[in-house]
Amino acid sequence: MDTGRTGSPPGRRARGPRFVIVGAGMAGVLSAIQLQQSGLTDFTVYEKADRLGGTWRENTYPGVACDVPSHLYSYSFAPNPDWSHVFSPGAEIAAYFEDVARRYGVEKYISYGTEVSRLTFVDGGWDVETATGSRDRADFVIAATGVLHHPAYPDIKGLEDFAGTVFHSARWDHRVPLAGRRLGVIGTGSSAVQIVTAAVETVGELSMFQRTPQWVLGVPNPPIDEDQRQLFRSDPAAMQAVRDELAHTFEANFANAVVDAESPEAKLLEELCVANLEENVADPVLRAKLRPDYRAACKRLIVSPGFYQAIQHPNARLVTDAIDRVEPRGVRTVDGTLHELDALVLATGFRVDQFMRPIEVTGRGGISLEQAWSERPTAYLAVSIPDFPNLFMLNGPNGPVGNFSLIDVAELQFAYVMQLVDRACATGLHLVSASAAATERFESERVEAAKRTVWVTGCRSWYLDDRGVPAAWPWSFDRFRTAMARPNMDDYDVVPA
Ligand code: N01
Repeated sequence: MDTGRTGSPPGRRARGPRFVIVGAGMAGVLSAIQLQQSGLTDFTVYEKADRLGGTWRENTYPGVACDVPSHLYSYSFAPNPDWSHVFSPGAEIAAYFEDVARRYGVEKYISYGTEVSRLTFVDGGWDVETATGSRDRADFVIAATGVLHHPAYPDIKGLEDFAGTVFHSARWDHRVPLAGRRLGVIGTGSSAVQIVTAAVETVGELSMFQRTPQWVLGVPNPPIDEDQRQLFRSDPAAMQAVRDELAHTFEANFANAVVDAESPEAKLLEELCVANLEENVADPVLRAKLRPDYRAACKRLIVSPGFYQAIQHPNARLVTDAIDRVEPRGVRTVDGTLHELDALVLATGFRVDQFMRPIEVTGRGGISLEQAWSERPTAYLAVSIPDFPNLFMLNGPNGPVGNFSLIDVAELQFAYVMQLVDRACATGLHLVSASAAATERFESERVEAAKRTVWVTGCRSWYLDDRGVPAAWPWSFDRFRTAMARPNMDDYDVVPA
């Protein structure tokens, strides 16, 4: 069998390979477009929801935006001259993905409302079962299931007793009116900061419950005016130059800062965050409460030009006493104060160790994904798991997450995966999966490199696994790009199907 991409005579091919893509978010839509453009049109994208867009479909809270600039957070092949802001709002990003899917004609491949429940490797291929009872069979599975996807709910006493409305930031209840109401927000991550900044003027009173203060980088977010957009429409090279410049800034500055805690870039980030706090928070008591005691970018850095103004708004209160419990009328803190609320938002983050789970995945020899990941999720170069042949992940465990544009990451990973697919299809169907030895070697090098990152300089964050080791890619983006350029087939087990 031949993918049609390797130049083998078409006569040899009984049929093209069949792909199943799980998830129609950014990476699933990307996969669909790239497969179609390669002439590999025998595929289905299974999407559990009734719309595509992943993160941008699910996060609809006030103020939602991406902290990667829009001209960088776009597919390389589908630049958008019409971005409204440097960091455009979430709804615009969701509309962008829908528009690209429509323009590239891949919506017809998406099976909406169809959650994949089971993937079983049997007889050289993957049996696919869905929650609706339908079945499929694939030569290749691409798991494009996202990272920040499964809400983490806090274990706080009495949450279920709250008489108002309580919901997670990624499950925003738009029926709840905000105007004039008393809103509580638990958390100080990117979601909480965006919500507080966007909602403070609308609500009657806003209480932000802070367990840990955050460093905030005050990058401005100006609108992109019509003249500029017109230039981008008429001169794509000018738009590309903006993207290249942003990519360079991101990779050279931010990426180096996080993977080398002692780098000049890390120190510069720190200075910028300290200056932002010093210059923009007038009250020394509030300033002290907002000042973290760990290094900037140890937790995922908050990018917000408006948060410090918002938290000083007369409607806002920063609550730093720990939460004791939730009661019908509000949140009681350990100092005995009852903070009365009409609605409570749990901006408490995500379970980042799930990846394609809860899908029940069974690989070669009956090994389950739960067994393979019994200690923690790992994958060779974030893409392949030993004994799960021809199943590849985009934005899987240990990849560059949190410090780069995930679109760039997924594009590089997809191109790498297609080289594995070509190899698998070169002479009849073969089964390709990372070898156990290569995966172990990658894992031990990764854990060693993680010791130099800023993520281990003394804070709690979603980057860290249960051992306190960052689960993310601990090297530069250049190293990732090089790793993705060409698979080293010595690191893979390749056997006939
Ligand atoms: O979640 P988080 P997030 N009691 O995990 C607190 C991306 N993102 O949804 O720091 C009290 O960062 C917790 O406290 P602590 C981005 O990658 C991007 O905000 O653990 N508090 C923390 O303050 C981001 O990093 C964008 O002490 C509790 C907060 O909840 C990632 O998503 C926008 C608690 C969780 O913060 C996740 O961000 C939004 C408890 N029991 C998200 N449990 C942009 O692009 C948890 N907390 C801008």
